[in-house]
Amino acid sequence: MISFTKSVAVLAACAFAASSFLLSGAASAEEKKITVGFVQVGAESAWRTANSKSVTDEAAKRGIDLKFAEGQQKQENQIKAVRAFIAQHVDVIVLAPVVEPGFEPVLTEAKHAKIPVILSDRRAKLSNDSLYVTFIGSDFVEEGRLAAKFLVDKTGGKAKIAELQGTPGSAPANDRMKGFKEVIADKPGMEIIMSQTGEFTRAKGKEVMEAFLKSPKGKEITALFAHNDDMAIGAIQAIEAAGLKPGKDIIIVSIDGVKSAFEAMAEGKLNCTVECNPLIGPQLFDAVEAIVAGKTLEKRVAVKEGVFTEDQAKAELPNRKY
Ligand code: GZL
Repeated sequence: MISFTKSVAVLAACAFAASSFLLSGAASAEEKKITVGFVQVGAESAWRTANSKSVTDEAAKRGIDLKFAEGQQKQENQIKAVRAFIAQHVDVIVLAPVVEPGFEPVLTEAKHAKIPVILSDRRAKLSNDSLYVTFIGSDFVEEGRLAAKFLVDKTGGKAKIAELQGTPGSAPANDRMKGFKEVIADKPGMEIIMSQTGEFTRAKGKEVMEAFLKSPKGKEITALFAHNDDMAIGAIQAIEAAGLKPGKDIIIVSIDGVKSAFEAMAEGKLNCTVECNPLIGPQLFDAVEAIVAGKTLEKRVAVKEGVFTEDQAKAELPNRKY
């Protein structure tokens, strides 16, 4: 039987041992905490907001130290942020390139610093794919094809189309246009009669649609292809202000599948949205953890998505997560 004083000493020793183990355990856990430098495009649309939330929520859930840089849709800000993360020796850099060209030099610096890079949401144009480990994002060309196929069906292959393009030089703008034009190429009745960037924003989409409607060919417009829902919502406001019925006088198809698109479809003001899933946080950090664990990854992780039309909107709206 241990005397009282001895038992206190034994307890104290056990407490010290336990606390030092816990501290060292905590320290090693802290040491092992993965640090990720995330370089986001900006905060230009509801899609982007949902994408950023998916990334920050998932990092918090997994106890990952996330350093978040918001690029304000400017490439120079993104390049500066990548350089800062290289200097901080983060474990992984995740970049959503605002445009395709111009990232080769800074990604080469990351490679020389032995910091793996994941491309998120959008691709960059690179001379070799050793500059990134994997690209996690949607198939924008297919999204453009799906948008065009809807419009061909809805209009019987006869439409004078206004196009609101995304950010010039960005992968989604380039590829959505490419896919859309691929489908209408052999449909002479489907003609794009005017096209301009609305920078993926609601405000610019409204401004450009106002100008379209006031232009000499404005009265010929029978359909609108918007590269994202935010520009379509802005355009709807312009169409109504011009005394026309969006979704009826002008058939509208857009891309993203954000909640406001479903609300507009439920009101009969938007006819179709092609889903582009922003909720890629879980896939992103699966890739980060696999890289840190030394595993090899596929060069491309596709994101699953669907097409929704106005007759599905009311039923689908409660299920929308973004
Ligand atoms: C697509 C994404 C685009 C969205 C826009 O993956 O890059 O950028 O379609 C967003 O809403 O601004």
